[in-house]
Amino acid sequence: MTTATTPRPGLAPRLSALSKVVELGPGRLDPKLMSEAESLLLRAGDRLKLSSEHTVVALAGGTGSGKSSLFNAISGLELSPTGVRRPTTARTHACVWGLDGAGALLDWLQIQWRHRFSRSSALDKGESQLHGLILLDLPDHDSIRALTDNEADRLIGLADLVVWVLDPQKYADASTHRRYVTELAGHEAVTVFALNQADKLSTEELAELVIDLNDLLRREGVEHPTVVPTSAVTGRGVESLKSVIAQAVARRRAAIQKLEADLAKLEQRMTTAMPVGEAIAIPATVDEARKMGLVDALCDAVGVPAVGEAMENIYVERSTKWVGWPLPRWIDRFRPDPLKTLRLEDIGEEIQTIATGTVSAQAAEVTNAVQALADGLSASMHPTWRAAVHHAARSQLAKVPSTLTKELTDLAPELDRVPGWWKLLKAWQYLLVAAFGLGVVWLLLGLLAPGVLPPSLGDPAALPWAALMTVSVLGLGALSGIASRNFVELGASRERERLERDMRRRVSAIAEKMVIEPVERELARHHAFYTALNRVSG
Ligand SMILES: Nc1nc2c(ncn2[C@@H]2O[C@H](COP(=O)(O)OP(=O)(O)OP(=O)(O)O)[C@@H](O)[C@H]2O)c(=O)[nH]1
Ligand SMILES: [Mg+2]
Repeated sequence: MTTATTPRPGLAPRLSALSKVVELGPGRLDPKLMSEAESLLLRAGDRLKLSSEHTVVALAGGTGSGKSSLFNAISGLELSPTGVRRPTTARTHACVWGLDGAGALLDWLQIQWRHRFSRSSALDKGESQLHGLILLDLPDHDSIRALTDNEADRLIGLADLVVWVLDPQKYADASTHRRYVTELAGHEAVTVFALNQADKLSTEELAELVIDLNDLLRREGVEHPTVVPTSAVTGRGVESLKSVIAQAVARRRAAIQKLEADLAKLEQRMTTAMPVGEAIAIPATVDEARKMGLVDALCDAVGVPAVGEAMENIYVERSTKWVGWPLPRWIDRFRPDPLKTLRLEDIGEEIQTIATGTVSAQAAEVTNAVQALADGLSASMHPTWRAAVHHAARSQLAKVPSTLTKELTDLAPELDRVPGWWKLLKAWQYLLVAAFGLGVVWLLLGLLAPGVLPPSLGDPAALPWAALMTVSVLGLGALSGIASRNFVELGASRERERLERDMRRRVSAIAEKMVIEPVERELARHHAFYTALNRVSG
């Protein structure tokens, strides 16, 4: 077998591409072009997607009628064994006349490799009119029925021409006629009848039989039956049958040419309506920069910076309880505490209020951000695709603000967390307060009742040291207060960053799911559509 398995570029891949265009085209491609493409595909049928260069002719009929003998007589070679033992042919045999590329089709027909033959040399002997013919020698139709339920229908339905081989004894065989011929009524253009074993009959008998068969077929509903008397033994009628087959090959070639011309015209109109040009280069995904832009805009709209700032302020406020120099704080205790108005347990609610308020106030901003993304992506697209990208981008827009609010409300900032260093600092400050208190007591006693103190401390010369210690403790307290302020600020901005990062991550996930994903689906469809359209051009 010399047929190659790689399909040649031709009508078949272009038709496959056209069916992809039709699959992706609804709502995008002009409905008139869509329906023309659909009807062209229907006309071409499934078979053409496998191979357009071949004409499949099947020899079908009852066992012993002489299918294999005729197959051999037509091909001029002993390719398919014939015999008296019934049935002889168990699996379909195929012979290809001079064309590579039938592999995919023969694979699809499930014809085994050892049953595939090539007849390329015959073309040199004046058989060029059979160029592209695939002749199938089918098993007896009852045997094929037994193989798989739909194999016979598949093979017969796929053939461009069915040659029913009948033998004189059983030409009126009910199974052939009732089961198949009546089903084929109306399709006589693709069915011919070979009245085989004609050599067994006299000229008169044959003429009578031909008339009888014609009548019978008409009664079965075949309006213009083509009956060819043949004899595989003497070769009589084989040339006539060959020329009927050659006509089918020519007819098919003409049909293919017509189909090709129609496809070329349709393809031109499609590409005029939707030029492939740069459209095919538009990416099928959203680039990182645009994604970032959308997330930034959504974060602004839901007030991520405002929430972050609130978090930062709260952190600073809370820290004063722990790290400030206690003395002024004790004095402050008698004044209203700002923390009371910013109750920490309710901070989740605070954040929710900020988020909800901002989102509803800025729904327009969310819309604008989504609109800007769609505009940027579809700027150079055909108007229908541009509209489709916008539609995809906005498909869930109405739900975006509420989803953002819900998602951000679920985010629970750790507002009651007390960093370890706050506790240490508090202890240190109390130590300093104690030292300050001791210093004051020492000073007072040294001035007023030096006798109470141990001699070394009560000595007037030691009093300046006591004063120095007290003042130093105060200074140290103030200094550590200043230093801790700096640390608090650092911690506050870190907390803010962490919260903003968390919120941003959630905003980004929502943007991805509700905006980017639908848009990318449309972009992928756009890309696949133009890729297919480009392939239709061949
Ligand atoms: N006299 C005569 N005998 C024929 C003719 N065609 C086939 N035969 C004989 O009829 C018998 C059956 O032929 P096959 O070609 O094997 O028949 P088939 O239709 O392929 O049968 P299955 O493979 O069993 O379906 C063989 O012995 C052939 O030699 C013919 O035109 N004239
Ligand atoms: Mg056979």
